[in-house]
Amino acid sequence: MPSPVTRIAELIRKSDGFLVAAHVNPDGDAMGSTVALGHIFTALGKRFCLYNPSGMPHQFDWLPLPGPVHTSLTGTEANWIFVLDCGAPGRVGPELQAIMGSRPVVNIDHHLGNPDFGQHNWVDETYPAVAAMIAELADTLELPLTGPLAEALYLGIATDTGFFTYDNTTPDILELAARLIRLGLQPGPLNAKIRNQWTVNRFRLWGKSFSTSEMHFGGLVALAVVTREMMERTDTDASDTEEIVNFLRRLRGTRAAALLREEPDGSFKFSLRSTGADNMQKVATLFDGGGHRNAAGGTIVADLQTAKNRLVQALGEGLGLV
Ligand SMILES: [Mn+2]
Repeated sequence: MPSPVTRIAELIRKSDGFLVAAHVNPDGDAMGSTVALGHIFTALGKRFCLYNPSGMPHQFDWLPLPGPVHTSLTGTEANWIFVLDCGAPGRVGPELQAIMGSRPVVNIDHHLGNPDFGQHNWVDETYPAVAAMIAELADTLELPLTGPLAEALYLGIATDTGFFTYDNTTPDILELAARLIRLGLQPGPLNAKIRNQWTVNRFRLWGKSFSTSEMHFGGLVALAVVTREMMERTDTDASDTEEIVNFLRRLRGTRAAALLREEPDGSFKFSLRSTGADNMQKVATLFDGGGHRNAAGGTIVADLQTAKNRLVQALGEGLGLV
C-alpha cells in the first residue's frame, strides 16, 4: 500500500484543475502551505486557484504568490479540492464547505482529531507544520526546495514551531530548515519579513489586552481578554490578536495560558497554550473545539464573565488543580 504522500503525488501528476484552501483567518502555516502548493502546481504546469475567504493577511503581503488568493469561489473551478491545515471541514468557511460534497477532497493536515473528511487523507499529527508535509510532497514530485517555494515553506514551519522554540521543534523540522538554508534561503532577512510586520494599532491593542491579565490557581493559569470595543478603539481586527496568548505563556510559573476574544455575534473565541504534557486539546473538546496538545481553541457562547468562569474551571480540571 503506497504511503499517502505517494498517492497524493500520483493524483497530482495524473489530474488537473485544483482548488487550494486552508482555514479561515489563516496563520503562517495555512498561508505558507497554500502558497507553497500553488508554487508546486505552477512548476508542474497545472491549472489551480488559491482560495481563502479571509484573503491574504497584510502581514504576509511580502510573500511571492503563484497567483491571486480568491476570497470568493465565484469564477473559480476545480476538479479537486485540496484542504490544508484544517482539523475539521468547517474550518474552510461556509462557502467552500457547502460544495465539498460535490468534489473530491484531499485533506492534508496535522491536527489531532481530524476526522479524515477527504477522499484522500494525509493526516499526521507528528508533523509540526503542514508546510513540512508540502515540502515532502515537493520532494516526492522531485521539485527543488528553492526560491518562492522555499520561502512559503519556511513561513509555515517557522511560524508553527514558534521560530523553532515550541515542543514540536523536532530534529526533522530543523533538518528541513537546514536544507532550505543550504539551498539558498536567507533566514535573517526572511525572519525579519515574517516578524516585523506589526502596526502601532496592534501594539495598542496588545497593551489593552495585556492589562486585562488575570492569574488563577495561584498563577498556574493566566487569562486575558480582547473585546470588540478594544478592537474598534484601536482600529484592529481578529488577525491582530494572534499570538497574544503565546506571550501570556511567558508569565513565570504559568502552566496554561488562555485568551478570550469577543466575536461580532457576542460569543467568545478562546485560544489555549501549554507546554509538555498539559493537554489543551482535551480542554478545548469540552467546548466542541480542537487543536493540538499544546495549542488548542474553540468558541463559547456566553457573556464574558460566564465564558471566563467556564474556561477557568475547565482548565483547572484539565490540569488536575480542582
Ligand atoms: Mn498548522
